[in-house]
Amino acid sequence: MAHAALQALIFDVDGTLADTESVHLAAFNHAFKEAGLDWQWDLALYTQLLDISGGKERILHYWKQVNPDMLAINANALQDRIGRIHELKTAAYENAVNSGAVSLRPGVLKLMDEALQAGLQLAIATTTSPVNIAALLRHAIGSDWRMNFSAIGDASTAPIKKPHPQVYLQMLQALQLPAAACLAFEDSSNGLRSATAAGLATVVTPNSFTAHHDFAGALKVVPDLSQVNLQQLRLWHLAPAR
Ligand code: XBP
Ligand code: MG
Repeated sequence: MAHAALQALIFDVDGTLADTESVHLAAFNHAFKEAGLDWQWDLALYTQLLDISGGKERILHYWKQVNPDMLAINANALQDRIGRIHELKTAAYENAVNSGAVSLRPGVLKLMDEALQAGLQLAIATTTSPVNIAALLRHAIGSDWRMNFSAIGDASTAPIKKPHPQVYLQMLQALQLPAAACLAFEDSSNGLRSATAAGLATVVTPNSFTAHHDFAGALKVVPDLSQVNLQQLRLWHLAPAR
């Protein structure tokens, strides 16, 4: 069977396009203070909590851990409360990104430009909120950042979070391409499992929050994308080492 040519690159956001999680952590702690909660997540705890994809899901998970009685709270009231805390967190995160707290990881912009020049499509498949993506890429690329992406999947389009493949399946549909014609880029085991479950060969670039994750089944695991160009990707894509 002829091997599909590489036609699109699908990028995760947090931890892949940029090292954002320490800024997310600061934003969570800021929101807890604003919300009158005496919670303070430290690096070690947050690294564990990242096993739960999605900020709201992560707050709920933690709340259940520290206060099992909270389960008696009316479900709607609880969701409203968590939604409010997450709004405060998202506002704090957006402010931090707008003031330059985050830059793209090495090699990301160069590889995206090279791919676009070569006529490949780019897409985004993330768990995070649309405003967070816009803040990051507007700051890193400019106000016309959205023009670079044929499709964007995020918390507003894919409520079933990674490791479920929903967001990647949405992107394959939007791109009108088979998984065999695409490569995914991820930083975490939840992300790798999500992309792999959608049939995507996946390049993993771990970071300080995910270095201990299991990346079995990845096409390649590299420190970052600074040494990766399109020719290299095409070679990896031709001969998946899975
Ligand atoms: C990683 C996540 C996100 C962020 C926080 O996203 O799990 O939840 O940690 O963002 P990605 P929100 O799939 O890009 O790696 O608070 O907006 O959920
Ligand atoms: Mg990620």
